[in-house]
Amino acid sequence: DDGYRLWLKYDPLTDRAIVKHYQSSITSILVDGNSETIDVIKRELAMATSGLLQSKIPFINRIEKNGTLVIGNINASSIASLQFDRSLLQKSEEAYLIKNMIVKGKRCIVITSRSDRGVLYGVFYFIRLLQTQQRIDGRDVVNSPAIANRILNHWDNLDRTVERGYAGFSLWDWHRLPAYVDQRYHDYARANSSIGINGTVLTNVNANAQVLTPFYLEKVKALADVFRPYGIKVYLTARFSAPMEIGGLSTADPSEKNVQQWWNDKVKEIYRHVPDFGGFLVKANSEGQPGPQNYKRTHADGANMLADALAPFGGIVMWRAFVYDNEVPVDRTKQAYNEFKPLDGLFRKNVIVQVKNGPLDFQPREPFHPLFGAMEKTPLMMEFQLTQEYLGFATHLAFLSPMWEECLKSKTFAHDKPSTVAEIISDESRQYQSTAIAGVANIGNDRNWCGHPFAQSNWYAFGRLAWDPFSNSSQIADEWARMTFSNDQNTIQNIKSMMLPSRELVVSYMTPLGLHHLMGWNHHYGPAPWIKDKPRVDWTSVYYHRADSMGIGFNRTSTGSNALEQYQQPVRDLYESLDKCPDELLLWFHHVSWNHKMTSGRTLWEEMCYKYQAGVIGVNNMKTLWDKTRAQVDEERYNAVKQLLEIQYQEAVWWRDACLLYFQTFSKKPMYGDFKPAHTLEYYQQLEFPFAPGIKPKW
Ligand code: BDP
Repeated sequence: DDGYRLWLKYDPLTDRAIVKHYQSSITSILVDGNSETIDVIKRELAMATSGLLQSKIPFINRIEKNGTLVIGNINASSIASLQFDRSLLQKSEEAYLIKNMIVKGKRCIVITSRSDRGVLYGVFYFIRLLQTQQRIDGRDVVNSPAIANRILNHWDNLDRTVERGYAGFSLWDWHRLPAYVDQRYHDYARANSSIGINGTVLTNVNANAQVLTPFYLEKVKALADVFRPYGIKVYLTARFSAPMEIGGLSTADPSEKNVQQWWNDKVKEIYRHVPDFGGFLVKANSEGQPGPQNYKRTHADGANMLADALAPFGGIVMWRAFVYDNEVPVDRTKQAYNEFKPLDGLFRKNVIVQVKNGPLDFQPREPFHPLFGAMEKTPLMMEFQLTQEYLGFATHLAFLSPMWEECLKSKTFAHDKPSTVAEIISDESRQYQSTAIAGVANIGNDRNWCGHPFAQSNWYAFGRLAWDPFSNSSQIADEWARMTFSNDQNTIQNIKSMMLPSRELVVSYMTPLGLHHLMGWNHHYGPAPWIKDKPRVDWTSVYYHRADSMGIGFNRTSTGSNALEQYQQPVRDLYESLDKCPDELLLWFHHVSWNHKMTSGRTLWEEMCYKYQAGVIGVNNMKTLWDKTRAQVDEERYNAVKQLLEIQYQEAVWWRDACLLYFQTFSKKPMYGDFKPAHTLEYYQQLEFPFAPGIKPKW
């Protein structure tokens, strides 16, 4: 098994009893309707039932037998006359209902929605029940997405390199599009649709204006045409200086009439190609990208100009809050709040501010971003990173769902209520259409899509959490493991025992106790806590860990950078106090003495050694667990994962030894624990990786 089929394998189910149950519950299938989406539904059901149940279930036009699946939107003639509570489907066109009912005197299972797209989601849910061997009788389901726009962000360049991509080159074969439409585009859309993803930004946030030229818009159209039947809209990144680069204007100042006109015309042109175009994602005035500040205008001025162009067509602007300017900051984590909080309420209705989960940059652990608790009048959307830029690339097994869940469950205390991040981004009181969530994709043209067989679980988990940000990682891991590997109970247990703690292990062997940004310069591969003297201090490691003879950590309390002032109470007080601040964020918020007594009874130095070593031990344990799955997992993926785990183990050891040897030069204390670095600090410091993958070209 080369992993190409992802979680949609449809291999024969092995539990005889459950197969019998399905065979008597599904005797025929009636799909009512006429659209490209309905065609997708028919194909999917045919594939799933013949594969999973190993029997050809007939597609029929009239209900004649018990056990008919009746499928169609609420206006389809077979469904329109049925009695059920239609208000259940009120919230969203994508909501679906699965109901056991008697139709024309026969026992049937009805799958319906207000739209064909919603029906497709219902069908995928139903197929998932089969794949995971659950009973389907007596089970009525109503399900609607908590968030309206569930979007992948591809950091794909037009030359097919992928920024921070570790799974090959871009899926989008721009050269051969639009005439050549790769089957893979269909398979991509189908996988997304099966987990409820309904949008994709095709291009890198470090944008190239070329994609907005007629030559490329033809190609974009070809992709949009493939994705549409699967309920997926296409979005593009808009380079702010495009009016100059491809429009021949002398400025991109958003207050200039001819600039506005250029964007209005450009947007019209896009909609002529792609009538359901989703809108723009914009990175402006950040890391050298142009933006409105180049003309002394604000982020709101820039975003509103684009929003006005898109509004007549129903498009949205996702304006990123990941900004930092050329000034060397006191504390980089404060910058997004400083720039965006004063703009609260100034954005157009169709602008959503896209905020990374934490205030720095996708580190293995960060506190939640303070903007989530701060913007009262501006819709905010979440940006998670699926590609493991800071969590071991596509080499380390790290199931990211628990990290995202931790963020989503964080209490912001906005609006004088606990208000979790999940509640903020799915806020019911807000116009539903303006809720959104994005995930930076980990997909490339590797045969198995994501590089590491387990990295597929992050794509899967993102979709599931985007649909329901209140769901839990254990359930998601369970589903994914069953569909991807096996329904065998022991195997599931072993695989889940690998997945669920895996992100915490990465934290332990890379950046425990709230440490952050210790990785290699530019490519971000491997440990390099010694990085200093770079063009910006906030591109160095020493700026973040601040180790000295007294202790280690970044003081962000009121006696330091006071980044804590950006949080609401009681969050502020909790982190401000050295005693109450949880261990896992201690060095994020405090500079702490090497001798500080931790809750464990160990000193800070000992605790650091202990954590690094615990990370290494944990990876070793994953290797043992994987060995136990051997009989249930196909050879190809078994061997792939086995080798990757070995590399992960070696790299965990490397992280532990390099970091502790370096920090030891400040703490001056002996190593604590049962391990001994194999090399000297100088050895680790002179390692170089000029061709590490995923590099950011311009840095
Ligand atoms: C950082 C990446 C960089 C991205 C940037 C962003 O290193 O490649 O361009 O985020 O999100 O994490 O814009």
